[in-house]
Formats: sequence, structure tokens, C-alpha cells
Amino acid sequence: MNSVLFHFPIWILSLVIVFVPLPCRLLAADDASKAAAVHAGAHEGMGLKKELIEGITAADFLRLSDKPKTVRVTVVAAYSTNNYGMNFNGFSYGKAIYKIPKGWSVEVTFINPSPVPHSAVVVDRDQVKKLQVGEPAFKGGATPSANMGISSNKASFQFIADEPGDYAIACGFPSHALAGHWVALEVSADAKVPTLQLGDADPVQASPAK
Ligand SMILES: [Cu+2]
Repeated sequence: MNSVLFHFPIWILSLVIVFVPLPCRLLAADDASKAAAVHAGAHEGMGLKKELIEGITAADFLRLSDKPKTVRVTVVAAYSTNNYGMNFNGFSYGKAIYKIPKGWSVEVTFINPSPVPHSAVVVDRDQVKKLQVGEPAFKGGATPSANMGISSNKASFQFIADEPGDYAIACGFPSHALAGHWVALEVSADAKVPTLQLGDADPVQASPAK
């Protein structure tokens, strides 16, 4: 009797150790919501490296550069608790829309203050329906090792938006884009200036260079 009582909690513990990480590794397409639930605990403000985003405001999300036809985009993963942290600048499921004139250079700063790995990849819009998003739509358009992600860190990359179309800035960590971790990016042949629309607000032009 004593030995049963003694071993019982160890059994439970080993089950927890073995099975809890499984949803992160063995996600099927319809398991994205489970991923969200698994990641929820890590996203409720625990362990955020806040100094990485100190001083960043909405004006920094889209800002002109001193260089001609160049714009700076800052995307912060886990900016808020929206969508269990699987958001950029607080927005998920394409509810923020970057519009970039065709031919402009885009300098992206990606920041992930969270201990949960995230990344950023510019992909064709339909890639967000995949468990693993594909290659960047533009040369250079991704953080390093986007499928692994980075945590509590930042990375930058740049690309030339030379092909009009509907794209997304998506998280490349498996299952995250599918679970809503993406914002929309349109490359427009008609637009004269870059704009950013946050949720239901009107689109606003890029902030001045600083
Ligand atoms: Cu992510």
C-alpha cells in the first residue's frame, strides 16, 4: 500500500512530462486551437523581456526611412495577450494591413520579447493556411531559421516589394500562422505612399523618418 502511494505521483509526473509537449510537436491542421491553449500559459505576461520593446509606439510600426522609397516596419510578436500572444503589434488573422507601393524597399525589425519562439516571414497570403508556411515570397524576406523562431530577442531583414499582390507577414514557427499569427501585407502598383491599417481604424500613412 505504501509503495503504491509513493509511486502514484511519479507515474502522474512522467505522464505529464511525456505527453504535455506532444501537441507542440505533432500538430495536425485542426489542432491549431490546441497549440493556442498550450501556448497560452507562457503568454500571459510571464517572462517578457520588456526592455526589447521599451519606447516602441504605434508610430514605429510603419515609418519612412531617410533613404528614398524605403520604409521601416516594426513587428512585435506577443505585443499583447491577443490570440495567446500569437500576434504582431497586437493583431492576428490579418487584422492589421500593411500596404506598400510596388518597388519600395522594406526594412523589417522583428522583436519577440516572449520566451515562446516566434519568427517573421513574408509569404504569399494563401500560405497562412498551412501548418508550415513556405519560402519567403521576396528574396531575404524572413528572420533567420524562421521555422525554429527566436525567443526574447530581435532580428532584422529587408526585401524589395517588387511584385504586386496579397502577402502576409507570418510567423514561421509550425502551426502559428494557421492559428492566426500573421498580419496582412499588400504590395500595390497604385499606392503612392505606404500605409498601415490597424483593425477597424482608417489606414494611416507611414510616420516621418527619425
Ligand atoms: Cu508565432
